[in-house]
Amino acid sequence: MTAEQDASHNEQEHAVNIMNVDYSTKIPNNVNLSEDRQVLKALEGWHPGYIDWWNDMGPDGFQQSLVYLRTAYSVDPRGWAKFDYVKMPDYRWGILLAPQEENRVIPFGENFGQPAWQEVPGEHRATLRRLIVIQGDTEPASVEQQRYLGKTAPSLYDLRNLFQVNVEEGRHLWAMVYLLQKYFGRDGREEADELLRRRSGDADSPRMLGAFNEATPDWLSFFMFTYFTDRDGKMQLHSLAQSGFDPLSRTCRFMLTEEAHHMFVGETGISRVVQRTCEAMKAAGIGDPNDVAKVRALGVIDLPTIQKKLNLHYSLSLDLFGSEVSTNAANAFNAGIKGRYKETAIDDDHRLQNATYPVLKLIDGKITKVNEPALTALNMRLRDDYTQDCAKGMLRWNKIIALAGYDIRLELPNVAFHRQIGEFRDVRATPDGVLIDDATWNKRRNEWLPSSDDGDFIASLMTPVTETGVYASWISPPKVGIDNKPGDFEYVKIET
Ligand code: BYC
Repeated sequence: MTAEQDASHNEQEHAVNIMNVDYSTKIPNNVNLSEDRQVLKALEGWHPGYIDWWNDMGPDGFQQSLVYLRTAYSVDPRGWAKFDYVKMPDYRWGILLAPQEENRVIPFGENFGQPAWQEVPGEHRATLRRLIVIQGDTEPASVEQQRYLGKTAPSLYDLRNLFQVNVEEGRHLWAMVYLLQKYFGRDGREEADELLRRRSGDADSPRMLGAFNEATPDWLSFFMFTYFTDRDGKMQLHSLAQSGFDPLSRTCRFMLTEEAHHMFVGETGISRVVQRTCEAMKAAGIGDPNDVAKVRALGVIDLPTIQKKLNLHYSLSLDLFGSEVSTNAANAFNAGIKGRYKETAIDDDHRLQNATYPVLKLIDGKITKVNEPALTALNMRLRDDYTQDCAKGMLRWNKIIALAGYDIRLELPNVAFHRQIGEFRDVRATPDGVLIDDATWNKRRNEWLPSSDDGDFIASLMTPVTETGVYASWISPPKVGIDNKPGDFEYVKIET
């Protein structure tokens, strides 16, 4: 072999190693942990606390069941996962980064065009750490929120999807913990421990962002959460995937591969609920989909209640974008830490020093569009991108309703509706965006958001279905199975 051939052979070997995951260490990884003893030790030290957290706060029950899960074995987009029966506590939570792009440069901000950082720049340390901690905090929070859903799953297929989402959110926590432990020294290790200490909804030690302290009481909420809140995750991960801090960028790029399935679970879940409701209404000859009592008597969820759940989860998720006008967002962009959605595909100067962006604000009691400096309006821009992405689901669900012959549509509520963060947090608005006073809000709130009666009705449908290939009365079977398996495949072998 010539020196040149040898070098090329080594390069190929390296590429293969990056693509394939090393399973020889306790923590599967493609970041060469076996030669990074200090970080391996820190992660191994964190591992028992993680397992304790999983046992205390992960899925309630089913820990001895065999679940047909996918596990990432490579980061090659052409084939990165293997499916097999796994007991959840034995799932191999690993550290996986997308392959390093050669000569990658920072794609935006004041450092536009300079080589991406392989280490944390001192002046941006605090901002980077804060964003990584916030991202990390959401992952275990969602597992905690979904802890009891296994007990009421509408089928083994859905049960398996819930657990797939849960183990992968666990892996996303590992991804952020790796970054904290490798790049942020002692304070990174302390933050990693704190991520296991906070609890969703806890009065003294809650999770960091609002939506992650809300309950996910039933499966319709779970589907709404995976459609709307995981989609915030998609937008935020896309923005962080643009980061000039290359290890963060590579981490987020791989997380996005897994995230797609979570949103699929949400979108198809809602589709299946809508489908079942429409079929049942049609079969019973119900002409008015707003006749809630009649529809509920069929054992399916009426469309007005689905709309209320949608209103709730969309508005909670909008809050996750922060204030419309934010100096935090401007600073993170200027620094080259957090970019825009699909930054590299945008045709502009990527610095935004003189650009403006239209922002909805409350001016003299009216919702008004005003131009703001594009730099401070970055949260608004990302939120707009998010809304566009959310609208695609409405089209699919409304098609199902229209095909069934019903004249009713699911709609995204106005961005001023039910907000706790940003411009509209101090006002009351209808889903159509009409500002109203507190008295009107209190009188009509239950028309727009799920009431406790709605909650009780949905809860009454949440009886578990554990027979292979059988689905609860309120949801249609999926069109396709997981990993090309049929709907009557035994996705979970339940062992109590
Ligand atoms: N709740 O300038 P502002 C996911 C705080 S989901 C509570 O308005 P900024 C997933 C903010 O922290 C994606 N506090 O906003 C989905 C700040 O506090 P400090 C998670 C909030 O900073 C499903 C203050 O208000 N990843 O992955 O520009 C399942 C003023 O902030 C909230 C990320 O979010 C809130 N909703 O933007 C599993 C990415 N909103 O610092 C996983 C990382 C704002 O003054 N995070 N505040 O004490 C970020 O990019 C930004 O921190 C935010 C906020 C977009 C969240």
